[in-house]
Amino acid sequence: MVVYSSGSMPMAHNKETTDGSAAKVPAIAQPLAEKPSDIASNIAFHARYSPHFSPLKFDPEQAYYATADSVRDLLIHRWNETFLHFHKVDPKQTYYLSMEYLQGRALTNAIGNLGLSGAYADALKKLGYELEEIAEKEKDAALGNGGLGRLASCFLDSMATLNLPAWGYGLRYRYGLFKQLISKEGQEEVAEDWLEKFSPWEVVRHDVLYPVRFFGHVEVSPTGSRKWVGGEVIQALAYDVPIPGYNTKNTISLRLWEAKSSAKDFNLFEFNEGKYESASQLHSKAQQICAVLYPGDATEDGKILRLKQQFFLCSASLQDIIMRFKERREGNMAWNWSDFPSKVAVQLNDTHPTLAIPELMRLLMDGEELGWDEAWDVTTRTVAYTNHTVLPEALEKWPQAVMYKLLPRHMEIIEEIDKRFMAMIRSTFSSMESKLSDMQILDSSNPQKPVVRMANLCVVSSHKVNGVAELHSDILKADLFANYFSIWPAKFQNKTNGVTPRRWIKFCSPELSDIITKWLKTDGWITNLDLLSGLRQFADNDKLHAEWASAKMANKHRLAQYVLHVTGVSIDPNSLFDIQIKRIHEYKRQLLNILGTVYRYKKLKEMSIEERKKTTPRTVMLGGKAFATYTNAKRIVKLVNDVGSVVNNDPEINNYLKVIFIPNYNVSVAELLIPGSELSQHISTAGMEASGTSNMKFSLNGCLIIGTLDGANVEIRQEIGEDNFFLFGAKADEVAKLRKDRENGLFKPDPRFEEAKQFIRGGAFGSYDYSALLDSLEGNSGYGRADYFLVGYDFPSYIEAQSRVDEAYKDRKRWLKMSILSTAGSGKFSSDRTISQYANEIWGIKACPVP
Ligand code: F58
Repeated sequence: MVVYSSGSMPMAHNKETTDGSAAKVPAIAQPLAEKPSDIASNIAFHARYSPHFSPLKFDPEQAYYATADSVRDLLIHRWNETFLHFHKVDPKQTYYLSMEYLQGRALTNAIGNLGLSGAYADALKKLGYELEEIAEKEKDAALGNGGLGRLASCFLDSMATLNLPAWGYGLRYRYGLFKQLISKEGQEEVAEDWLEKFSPWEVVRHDVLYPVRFFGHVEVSPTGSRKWVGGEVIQALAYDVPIPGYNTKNTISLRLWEAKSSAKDFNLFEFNEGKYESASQLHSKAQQICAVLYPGDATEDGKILRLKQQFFLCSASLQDIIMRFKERREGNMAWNWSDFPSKVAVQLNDTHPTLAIPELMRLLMDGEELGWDEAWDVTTRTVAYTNHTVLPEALEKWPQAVMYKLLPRHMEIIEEIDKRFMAMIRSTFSSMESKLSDMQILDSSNPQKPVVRMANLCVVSSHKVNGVAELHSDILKADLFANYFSIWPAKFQNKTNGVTPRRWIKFCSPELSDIITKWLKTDGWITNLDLLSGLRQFADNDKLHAEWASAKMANKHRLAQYVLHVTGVSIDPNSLFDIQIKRIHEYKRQLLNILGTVYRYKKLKEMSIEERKKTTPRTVMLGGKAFATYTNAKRIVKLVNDVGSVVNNDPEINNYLKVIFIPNYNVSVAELLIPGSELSQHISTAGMEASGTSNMKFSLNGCLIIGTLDGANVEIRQEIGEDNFFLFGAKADEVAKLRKDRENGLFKPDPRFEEAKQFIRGGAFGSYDYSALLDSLEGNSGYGRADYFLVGYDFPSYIEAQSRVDEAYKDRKRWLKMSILSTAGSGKFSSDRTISQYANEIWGIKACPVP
């Protein structure tokens, strides 16, 4: 134990405690503290000796940073042990490459996984603070966009918890996902500066630095070997974030790359001549790379910047992986590059890190002097690819011209992969020749704009390809990748997504978690979620009902306070809390939700007071961010807000209906909303949502789902039982015909649908002209028209399903039973299950627990 004291013991300048006495906690470094008094001392130590602010201050913000520093001490200890253990055992390791991580806040999660929540709460009390107040000071790390990024973060938690030897690799964006402000105009985006002060969770590794080249050209030596030279070289510097497992010592790393240029790239001479911009050109180019998540890519410069980001992640990560592989083989003369896939698994989180494929080939051939066949064998046995979407617009296609310019050597390699792939098809699967134009990696069908199809490159070069829910994986096999499936059936797998039960119930809903533990007589369900099925036997138990209802009510109260705080609208915790939170997208059909709500409002207006009293009061909450350039999505945000302004201020109705737009939806907001929800909407057009993961979080928290047979809804419904799921809408295999019928003028809209649209067009929600949005639902053909997402077709069955919800909610016993059965049936949707399947069926890695 290090005691930093010169004469008298240093005291933290603690807040006055509520009883008026100043807490006197000695400031003593105790990095491994687990007892509240020792933890308090360690926090006090950090407040004083790891100063980030002026001395003598211990406001909540300073208390947060000192607390985080204290937690970090223990994490670093475990982290080092894990790193050393992996180094010693040298197991096969997985490297998860993802352009996105939606980590959210780390404090509550870290102390929860360390089993120190109570001890930290007590320690902070000694310092005059409540843990919750301090935890709220943390900014969300929002280095992602939506489901794909949050999935990556859930996966890291499960990898650590399952003691798997694994690493996450990503980019350290300065500005992550924008902050959403809501004004009269709708959504406004402002930069979210999670690093404005600093993040206490990252550790810069000054010794982990790799050069990453862009542009330049390929030089061919007299022996025929090729080298990529020239262009600009930016340095990738590692920032590591510790990922503690739950109830284990294992603590793994999320390694985020930051782009830097070195002092020699700064032209002092030019600077002193007053040429400030050209003097620091490379510095500013480096800064651009990790400046923002998804910079606009409408211009060629924008495209180059995005591609630079992707390549930067791939190149730095692979250099690091190869360096570590070689380091562990040092002194061992007998190793061979063909051993690489038995030590390394690389998982591509969608196509964004596809460049890892040609980069691994390049590093092996041009750097390590392997021949093509050997490099190809190593690469294809190493890399696997997860697809997260079938939406054509989200399938990445990079212009070949941009690729040649930025990555000339990689384009050579991609051309060669494509050439050899075609030759293989012609020689081995000659019946597939007519399909070659669809299967080719390089698509030059439009000579004005030849592109590289990244998904095709992934499928051709990976040993496994997986979808993220059964229905989605089936669609990949039957549709998007059908040709590949016919030649390589064993390559295709399904890995239904999952969520971490630690963040998504244990820590965000401690009341409900305690009840579950009490009734199951074990907290084993936190790491073995299938045990939740043991709740089924109590689904009719009145005592459990009372406890369940009271936990739900507490969560609803907490949510109501939050809503009041961020919107100024007071909502009634006795009303049905109905929530839809996700990125705003036409296929996710927030428009269906708000049109249904408008219809409900209109019907309530038409009712007598007596009739209204018989209805089920509802609070409809929607939240989510619209991509900055997605006009229709932004119109939907505005419409929800406009409907809310009218409904919430209508004294005849606002006891029966409220409509809330939750601003700036992010991970920590979800942690408040999900536990307080009773009904949640997962209503995408069937076949379009690959999986969804919030559906799993809601269901786990005893929230009932109204939804279509899409993505993981299908499996959730199977698990929790058809009777506990409010199903509506067209099925995935009907959608194509329905669109065709519409084109042929066979669609007759339901009068209730027409009524809802007409009500909006008539100005019931203000003077904003919503015709541009509503016109997307009209007509039978044309771009951006003809209701591609089938809102009109599904509207009547949606309204009817909502009526079933209203009826079910009136029967408290029935509702509570359904709620308990939702939780009881959620065992399958733990990311521990998903990750175990990846580990066994794709990566071939085994647990490596720190002793
Ligand atoms: C999501 N994809 C799927 N992509 O939409 C969702 O169904 C699934 O549950 C989730 O992945 C996890 O598998 C997703 O979030 C993106 O955000 C893309 C990022 C790059 C631009 C296009 C959207």
